[in-house]
Amino acid sequence: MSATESQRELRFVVMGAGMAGILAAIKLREAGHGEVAVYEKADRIGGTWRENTYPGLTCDVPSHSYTYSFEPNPDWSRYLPPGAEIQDYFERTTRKYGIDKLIRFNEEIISCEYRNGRWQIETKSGLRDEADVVIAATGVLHVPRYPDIDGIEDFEGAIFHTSRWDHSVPLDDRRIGVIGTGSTGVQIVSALSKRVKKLVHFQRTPQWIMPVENPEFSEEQKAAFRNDPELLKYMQNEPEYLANVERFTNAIVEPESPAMEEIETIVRDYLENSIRDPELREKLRPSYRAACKRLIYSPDFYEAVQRPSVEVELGAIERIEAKGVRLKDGTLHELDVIALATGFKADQFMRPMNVVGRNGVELNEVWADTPRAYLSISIPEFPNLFMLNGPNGPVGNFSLIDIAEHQWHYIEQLIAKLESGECAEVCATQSALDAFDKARLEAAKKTIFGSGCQSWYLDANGVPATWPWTQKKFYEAMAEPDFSAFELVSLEEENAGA
Ligand code: NA7
Repeated sequence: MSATESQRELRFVVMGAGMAGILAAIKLREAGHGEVAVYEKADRIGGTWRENTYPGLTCDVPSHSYTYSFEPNPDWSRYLPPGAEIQDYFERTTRKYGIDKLIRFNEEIISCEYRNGRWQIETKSGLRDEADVVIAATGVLHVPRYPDIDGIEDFEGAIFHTSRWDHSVPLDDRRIGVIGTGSTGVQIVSALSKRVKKLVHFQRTPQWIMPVENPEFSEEQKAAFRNDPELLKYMQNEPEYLANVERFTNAIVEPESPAMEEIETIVRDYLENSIRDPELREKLRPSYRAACKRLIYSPDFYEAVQRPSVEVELGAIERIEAKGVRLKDGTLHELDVIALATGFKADQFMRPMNVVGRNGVELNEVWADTPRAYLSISIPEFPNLFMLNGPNGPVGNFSLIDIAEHQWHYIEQLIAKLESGECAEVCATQSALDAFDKARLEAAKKTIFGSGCQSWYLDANGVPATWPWTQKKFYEAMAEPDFSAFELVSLEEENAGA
């Protein structure tokens, strides 16, 4: 980059080398920033797709939509991408853009403090670094939630959380218990039902299932994608899929709309028409509205639960014992392996890292009630720290890559203010966050997520924490910052305050 007189050379630290951290690093390099370091707690990139390797792992967003816009992939094997292929895609992309050279692996940031106009970073190993700008790309679902079931340590077989899958444990022809009915539990049951002797699916709460087909792409199709960039671009922005996402996100914010009624009809009909045994059908029928919890897309779950090897168990769990799972009614399910598909603590973001902003303000205190951020990107008193897929952003049945790219477009414009020397610090004002949050909470209560069910979308107060407006409104919000919502501190002011 040829810096002009007033331009500052900024040093960036990116937290995390998952989908969003890699995106940030690529974009920073592309913009000519030479000083970029990425810190990754693990020994490989990939975030969610590194941590999760369970049988059946699949993304429920179509492959070609689950790609960076600038890095299409003609080689996806199926309509919905298997987890291992996604991991491979991110690894390839990281190497192609030379980002692997910027990553410090096995370096978990434990502390990030703003002092004298710079972020002071410290990792678990004792490594220290400094940055003008921090990009927090630490992911949403990275802290496993272990169930509060007594006796877990008494189990004589293998027991693990699904994001810590132990591949040394044999599964074929054995007795497996899966606790949890989110996307993870559903995918595992579908994948294992044919392989195991017995599979007990413990469903505290049944889920609505949205049918989806998951065909393979033929070699001819892949060749066509490879040879025709226009076709590949079309696949990435497939009009029918984009229209579905728009219809879906509009329905979320208008639970009484015909679009939501249509979703409810599809999932109800799918249940009615797929499950032959009336008793099992009633067991699988949720008592809350479709899409209240994150909607589960599955091509084969209903088929799987009707296999003789599978038992759906709705009885409440009393405890885990040496031989298996004991229910409150006294029944013991004897098992060899238990997979805890019990989800993640979705309110952690950068934490447990110690993040301290201007004037000693601690993130843990600011977020004691619930995590909040202006437009999901910036927190008052935490200057020059920007989040990708932070709190209150859109999450749902659509591509988080697309969300992160739009957020990056916005963050870039904040960085430009710092780079040009126009200001030395930029962060949202408290009043901007308060106004955003007031409107957000108001809207959140009206969404389908707030219509009466338990899910990881809800904050500690039971209010949906996700973006409560339409996708269109998100795109509009990300187009350009309203700088009146930001406090821009000049270099002189910063020096005077230091
Ligand atoms: P989810 O969607 O949070 O699902 C967790 C499941 O675990 C859910 O069915 C819970 O039942 C169940 N659960 C949690 N604690 C317990 C206890 N103590 N006993 C019995 N059952 C329990 O997690 P996933 O990993 O499936 O998916 C997370 C996201 O990853 C997914 O939405 C995609 O975005 C990718 P509950 O419904 O609370 O009664």
